[in-house]
Amino acid sequence: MRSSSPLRSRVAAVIRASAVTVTLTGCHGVMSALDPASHESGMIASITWWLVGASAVIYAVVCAAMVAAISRHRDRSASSVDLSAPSERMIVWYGAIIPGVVLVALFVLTLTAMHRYPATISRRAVTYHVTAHQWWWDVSWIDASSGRAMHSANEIHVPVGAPVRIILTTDDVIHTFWVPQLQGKIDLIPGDTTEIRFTALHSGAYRGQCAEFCGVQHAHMAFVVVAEPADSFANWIASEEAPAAMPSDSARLVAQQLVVNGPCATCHTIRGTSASGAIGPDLTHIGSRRMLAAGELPNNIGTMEAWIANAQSLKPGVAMPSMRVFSGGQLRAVAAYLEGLR
Ligand SMILES: [Cu+2]
Repeated sequence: MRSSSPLRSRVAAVIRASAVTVTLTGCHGVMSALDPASHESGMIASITWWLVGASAVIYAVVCAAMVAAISRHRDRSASSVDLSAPSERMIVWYGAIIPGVVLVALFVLTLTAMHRYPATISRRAVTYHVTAHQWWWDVSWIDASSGRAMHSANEIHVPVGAPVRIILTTDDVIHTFWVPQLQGKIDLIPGDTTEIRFTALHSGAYRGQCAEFCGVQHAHMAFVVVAEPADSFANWIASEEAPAAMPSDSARLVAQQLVVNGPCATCHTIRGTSASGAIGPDLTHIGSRRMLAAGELPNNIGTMEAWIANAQSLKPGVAMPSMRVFSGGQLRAVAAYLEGLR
């Protein structure tokens, strides 16, 4: 029997280590609200940890009380359980007063965090308008003072250290805008506008996701928020607000004509050309985006070809049809042209 003790303790250690690893793995990563990268998500993470800590203490106290009660009464008969005055006082303390104090403390903590949330809109705030569609995100930026504007999809760039304001609405059903590392969730309501604010603290690409079931491709309605230094952000805005560059070679010029004179222009805009469709995402700088089809695919010529030809296979039900009108050569040329729109 003695020889099994070291083995038992080793097994227990492995189980403990595994449990801790599994538990903490969920605290980091691109979709973890406990890996904050903004002032606001930091407050949310702080409240969460206080809640977890308070819950753990309460759980421990309840377990200890239960063990104590079982130990005290294990040798007595059920009829000997005493419900006299001291036990009633214990019920009042453990069942009402202590939980009440804990809840009030957490309420004050939450109110304090809410009070620190910026009540006024900073004049420096970079303001975006985002409209949700089944299943992608329309992104536009307008600078009220200069009148400068850009229009994009599924990707939002923000300057590190500056307040950002995002005004949200939806074109169809209820969606939820959620970038766990930057802010909590907020709904996009048909016929109404909501807004969310945050200040990113670190450079990085933060994944966002629709967090309200909005149809069959809800899980494939992602986006990315890229936080970068102010000069990189200014360069991005400048390149995004510019019209599409004219193709520099004849092959891409032919491909451009296939796009602007073909079915693509029915739904998509490419500024600087005659393509002015308003149903699908603006493609003016699609080549510069990290992902295609709202996070469905990495963005490169191969995936662009696949998306154009097989959108309904890759994302069934999406408004983008599978475009079988192009020959193989035309498809490659169109994909290369679109990838060149940076
Ligand atoms: Cu959704």
